[in-house]
Amino acid sequence: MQEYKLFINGEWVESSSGEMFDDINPATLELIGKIHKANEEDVKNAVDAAEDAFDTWSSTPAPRRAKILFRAARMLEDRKEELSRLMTMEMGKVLKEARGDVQEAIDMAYYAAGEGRRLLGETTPSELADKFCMTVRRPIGVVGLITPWNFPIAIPAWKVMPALIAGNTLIFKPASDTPILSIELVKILQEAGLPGGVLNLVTGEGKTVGSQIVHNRKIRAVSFTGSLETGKWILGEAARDMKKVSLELGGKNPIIVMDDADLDLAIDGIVWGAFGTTGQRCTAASRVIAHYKILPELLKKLIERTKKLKTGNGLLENTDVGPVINNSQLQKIAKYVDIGKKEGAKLVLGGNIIKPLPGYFFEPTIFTDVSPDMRIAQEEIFGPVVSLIKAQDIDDAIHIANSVEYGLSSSIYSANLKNAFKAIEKIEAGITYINASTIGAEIHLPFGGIKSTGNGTREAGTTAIEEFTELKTVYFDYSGKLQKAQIDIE
Ligand code: UN1
Repeated sequence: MQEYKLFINGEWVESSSGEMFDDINPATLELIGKIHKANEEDVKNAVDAAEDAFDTWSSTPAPRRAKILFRAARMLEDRKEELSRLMTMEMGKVLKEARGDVQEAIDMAYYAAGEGRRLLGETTPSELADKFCMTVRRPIGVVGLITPWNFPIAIPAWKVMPALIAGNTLIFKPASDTPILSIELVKILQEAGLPGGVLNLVTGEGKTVGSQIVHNRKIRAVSFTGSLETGKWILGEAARDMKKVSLELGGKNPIIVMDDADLDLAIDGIVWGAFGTTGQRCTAASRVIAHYKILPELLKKLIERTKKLKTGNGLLENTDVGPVINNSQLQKIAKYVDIGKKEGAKLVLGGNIIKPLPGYFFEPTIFTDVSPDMRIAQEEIFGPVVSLIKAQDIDDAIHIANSVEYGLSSSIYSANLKNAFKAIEKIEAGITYINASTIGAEIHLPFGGIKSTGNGTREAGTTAIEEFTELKTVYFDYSGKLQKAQIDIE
């Protein structure tokens, strides 16, 4: 059985406790690797290495840092198929989606590398003569990255690549359900020429490794994608040391379908948004808010289409829906189906754990007669469960869309421009799609949400650079005399 070690100060090392944990294929329950489990001491070593590496790395010109990222991007491209297969085995998502996940990492690597020749600040006139004003971007320092299992290489790349190009040194803790793709990413960056100590990988538990990352005072920023509960805890703890925190948390993303919508197009979007990645995306469409006039027809067609989905091992090309990541997620989904039934929602399709398969499979599930305040319409389920809610008109639909604590993605299907613009203006979300599903964010645009989805930061796009830099304002006075702003203005 292959063992996967920690990567500290440019070396692959065993965990100091000698302990390991299992990495399991969720479709077959086969063991695919033994992962070294870091403890506090390992994190401390990693942080010290990152601190030592910071001066040299942050002083390396960004275009030179970029060369390493460009090389890594090309290596990711060369290994795309192999990495995608590995991801399907480790995480379960169907192969074509795994290819998309690796592609997202490739795109981010190229994009961040390109930023190496920008890292833009601004220049502006001074109110005084012979004085020059500008802003420059500086790296933050040692940065901690904590990534989720649902995008095993895309989300690590969203964080690692911009953080590196900006000149930070990193402590990176991938999700314990899917560490192998992160390990491969680190190996690629190492092979591409990243100096030792710049990127340190510590696999292990949230309560030890994650907690150390949040509490170590040498770490100046933490970037986390995961649950609302953990995000709130991180924000509270990190505030004590005034760490910069960026959070990407849950979603309860709506698709509004108006009475003038192209229903077949809407159904394509609902099926993709609700059941793609087995519903395990922060951006998954878990609520469909349908105009009452078209709801019956939409429901009928949606059931027909969903019945055709094939659930199974994602390595088989004809599989549409792969397994759920682990048993506790599987049980959580089953629990929510029970809650929905007890609340009085009508289960019209699915609702069960699929038994004869060895892995963690759940039937694509549709509830109707869901009222906006039910728990299944409020809480993030993170599984293949979608709830249909009836709306009277556009204002009612938007009101329902906004009646949750999250605000990540959203979508509207309508042929009417007024409805589309109302949705853009009024839906409380970081992302709104018009006549497209809630998923499919591209890496060169800001990604993130409002309300309980985050704390105001955005990943990807030019905002990725904001996430991983500090701004310095520079006043360069070449007048050779004392000049006083606000005072010497006549
Ligand atoms: C997530 O769901 O955690 O837009 C990220 C999308 C992907 C990223 C999703 N590009 O669904």
